[in-house]
Amino acid sequence: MKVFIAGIDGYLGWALAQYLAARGHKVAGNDMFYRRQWVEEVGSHSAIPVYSLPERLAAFRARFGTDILFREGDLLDYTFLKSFLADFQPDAIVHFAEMPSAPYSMIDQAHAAFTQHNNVIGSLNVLWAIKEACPQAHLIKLGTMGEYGTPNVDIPEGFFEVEFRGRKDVLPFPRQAGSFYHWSKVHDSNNTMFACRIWGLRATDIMQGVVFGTRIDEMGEDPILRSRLDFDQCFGTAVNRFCCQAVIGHPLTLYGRGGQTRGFLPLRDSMQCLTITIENPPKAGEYRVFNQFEECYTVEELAYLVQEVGSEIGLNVEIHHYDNPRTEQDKHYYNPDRNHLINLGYQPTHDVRAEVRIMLQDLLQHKARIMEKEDILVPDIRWDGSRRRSFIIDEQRVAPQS
Ligand code: USQ
Repeated sequence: MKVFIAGIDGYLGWALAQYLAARGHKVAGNDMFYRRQWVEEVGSHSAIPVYSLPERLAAFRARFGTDILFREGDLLDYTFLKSFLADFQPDAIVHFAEMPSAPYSMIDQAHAAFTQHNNVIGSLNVLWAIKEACPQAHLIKLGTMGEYGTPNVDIPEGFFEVEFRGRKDVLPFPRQAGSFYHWSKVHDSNNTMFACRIWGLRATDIMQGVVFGTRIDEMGEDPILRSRLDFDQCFGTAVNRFCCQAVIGHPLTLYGRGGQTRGFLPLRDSMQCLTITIENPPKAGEYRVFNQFEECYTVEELAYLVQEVGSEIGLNVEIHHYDNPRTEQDKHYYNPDRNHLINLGYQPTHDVRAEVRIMLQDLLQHKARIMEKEDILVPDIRWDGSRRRSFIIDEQRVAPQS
């Protein structure tokens, strides 16, 4: 199939290009290299070195024997986007080209406005460009499990049956996002659902959990083919941060009590799920929602897992509880469905311990790069709009006995 990846230079985009090429798909994509700039703006860099795009494209050609059709450009530039899609005529469009960080969107008014403008208008442009340039293409829109928030009831996949005053309907499940970033994804979902209804577009809205991992097998041993791995407070996700902290002997930064429960998945599972989705498109006019995660864990469980695996390879890992810079519940009910992908053949990794071991071993090679940025590991972006560094509220060395 011909697959267009918007945001092909990012953590997921670069990995997906390789996963698809290894399976014989033809890949094109765009990027503006914003992710590289944002991470620099917040004072950090990727733990795994990121090579220039020309170097990446050459290494890709050497490994997979095929080229990526790449053009530098922004989804906010509608003329650029429409003509690229018109030229390539993709079967599927995977949309990763958004600002993905909750804390970054909460810094101040300018960052909140930038996030929503970039994400919502960029996605709206994708919908219009598909309608005008390739209306049969399948849009795979990266949403987030965070759109649902943490309701005190089970979370279905997008829709649920409601009975109200004696009448029944199947309606979108309520969204209760927890940051201006997560709300931007809710707005995207609404626009995507609407475009499918009025124009007959076909789309899968992926409610993805928190991704972690340093590699997929398709990357082989070539360092140029590795994806980036961020560990700063904005672009580093929980497990990626914990692993980077573990290899330099920094205490793991557990926010609050650590009972926040989320769906998590290794990078390799994310690639498997996205490819299954691409290869099984919906019918014209269908808008479907897939919840995409391997399993639900509390952040505390994952911190202890990193501590245990770290000690198996000789690392002395401490875990500290910091006062939570975010406004979120740190103890709550959480039970989302994830049946659609399983029904289409998704086989979850299950061996999260093995994945964390690979991560720690990969990251130990880049210990010096992580140590260079040690001073930015403790968060200071707060949901009330202030900037105050989190302080330690509890120190713990080992897991409590259950
Ligand atoms: N957390 C810690 N310590 C840290 C970092 C995070 O305890 O050092 C906690 C947070 O308070 C939060 C949980 O871990 O409760 C997850 O935080 P995260 O930064 O790993 O993930 P999040 O902000 O939710 O966002 C990430 C991606 C985002 C994606 C989302 C999926 O950055 O693009 O949409 O995961 S989900 O969480 O399911 O909404």
